[in-house]
Amino acid sequence: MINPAPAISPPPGIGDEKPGNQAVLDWVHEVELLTQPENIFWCDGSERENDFLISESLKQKVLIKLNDEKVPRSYLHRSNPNDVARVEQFTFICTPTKAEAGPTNNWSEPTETYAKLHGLLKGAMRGRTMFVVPYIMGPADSPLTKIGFEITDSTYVVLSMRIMTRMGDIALKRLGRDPKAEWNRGVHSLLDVNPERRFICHFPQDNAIISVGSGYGGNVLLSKKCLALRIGSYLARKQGWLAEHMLILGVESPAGKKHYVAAAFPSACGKTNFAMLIPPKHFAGWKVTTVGDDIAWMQIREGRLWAVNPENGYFGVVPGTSCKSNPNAMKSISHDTLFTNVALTEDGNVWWEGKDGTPPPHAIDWRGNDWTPELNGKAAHPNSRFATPMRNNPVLDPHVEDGKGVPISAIIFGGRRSDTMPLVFQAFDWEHGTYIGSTMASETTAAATGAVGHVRRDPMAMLPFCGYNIGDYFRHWLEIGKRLSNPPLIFHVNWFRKSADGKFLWPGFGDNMRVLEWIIERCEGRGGAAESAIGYIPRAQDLDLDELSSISAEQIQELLSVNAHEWQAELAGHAEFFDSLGGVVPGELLGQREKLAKRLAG
Ligand code: OXD
Ligand code: MN
Repeated sequence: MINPAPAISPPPGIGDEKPGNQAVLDWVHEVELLTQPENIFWCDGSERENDFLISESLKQKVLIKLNDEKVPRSYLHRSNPNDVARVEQFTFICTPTKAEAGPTNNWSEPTETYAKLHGLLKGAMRGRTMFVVPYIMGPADSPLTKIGFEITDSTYVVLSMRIMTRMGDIALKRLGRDPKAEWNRGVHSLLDVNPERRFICHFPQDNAIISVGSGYGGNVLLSKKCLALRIGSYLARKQGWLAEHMLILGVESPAGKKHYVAAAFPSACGKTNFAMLIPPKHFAGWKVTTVGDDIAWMQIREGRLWAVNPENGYFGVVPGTSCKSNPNAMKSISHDTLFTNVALTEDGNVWWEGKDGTPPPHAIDWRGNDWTPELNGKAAHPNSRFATPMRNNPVLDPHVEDGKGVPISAIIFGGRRSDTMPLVFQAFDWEHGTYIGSTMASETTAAATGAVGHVRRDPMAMLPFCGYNIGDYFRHWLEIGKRLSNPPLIFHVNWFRKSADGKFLWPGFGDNMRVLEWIIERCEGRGGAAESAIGYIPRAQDLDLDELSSISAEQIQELLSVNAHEWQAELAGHAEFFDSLGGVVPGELLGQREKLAKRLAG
């Protein structure tokens, strides 16, 4: 086997600063005895360390330097072609009982799983460097902020963690020397990057994660899906807050009134685009700012929900990103960015399907092979990614570092649905909103391995990320609602409805501002709507559609319509989904289904 991560030898002063907490030292020593690395590299997150690791990664061909004039200080990484997406089938929640993991998770018994993983990790870092990455998730002064340590044998992981988390001394300071402090133990090893030895395992009771056999971000940046969502949701239930797969955006009217909105869409359904939306010309004076593009941690204060983004960067889907779809993302990734699995042009630039301009006449594709536009294959992998610091974002919200978070006026659920779901509708109340979230569905994307384009139920966009029993998760949502005297209003959106001839009915992107404005009006007690069986729906005259010439009155009617046949099928889909969960669904949500059935019948 070719060693995918040969050891590196840092000069004195780099990689040798140990933390002062004995519990961390003991744990690292245990992992060292197990994995037997050539050496240990203690990361401090400094510029000097980063420069050193980049130069080593270039030597090892883990990174390719891009043209510094075209994309300054940016690099391309190619992952193993067998390892390009999250692997839900190899992701496990390891709780003492299967019931704690619930019907939507793969479960594995903790003692046996530790034994299996320790067997795989035994001697796994021989001839490699073991990096120890301290990091925090959340703003430095937030009560929600969590400390994590990730041990890894991959320089790509270390370099990505520096973008995606607040890494280094900041974590050691927050941890201090208390041996009982709460912190997450994450162990990652590439092993031999073999899908047969690829397991992403979570031990919520131990606040621990072990991920082996992959180098793809969603499986190995343990801060993100593993800690901030799976372990995070488990801790959130225990501690009375919410960890959600949601973007957070700020929206300010020309009069200077500002609201914050959190939105849960499944992976690769446009969270990053929505979070960085640029309003169309007609909305001059409106401003959208980004707090986060993927994860929201929300706590209750003064009867409201307040949200922080635990992350420090964006790990976004590249294909389709352009100056039309997301100019702010294009600016964000124009420098200091780590690209994975995009194409490389002859002049050292990056390229992907959907980028502005004409395709290059020749490029190297994401696998490292020659590519020309005449070939059928994709130049960039459909799940190719950028990792870019949030500070690159020209519309970063000024309150992103605020430890108390931002107050949430509205929660939006949404998915990719070719039919059934209108452009937007509003829940009658929190319980109904929880039902809408719990039954939401979306067509699958390339963010996870498996078939693309089939409709699956993905409650609150958390199906792959809820770290405990989904029935208890629904119950937690209902309980949170009872504690809110000023709850956010709940909405459902669908930018992806298609006409009978298969064309998208709604232009999307910047024009989603028209829907956002209606949502804000509703939050302010203004904004007209018709009451329908499924919730409040705007009539055409309730939306500002001025200067939207690309769309006809009939299309608007179709976008806002509730089709009786489709909704009967949808209702049956809800029942089938709830039944498939084997009796864990709270009575309130079963009751909501009955009420919906009656309204649809009546
Ligand atoms: C992501 C995902 O990478 O949801 O954010 O897969
Ligand atoms: Mn995501």
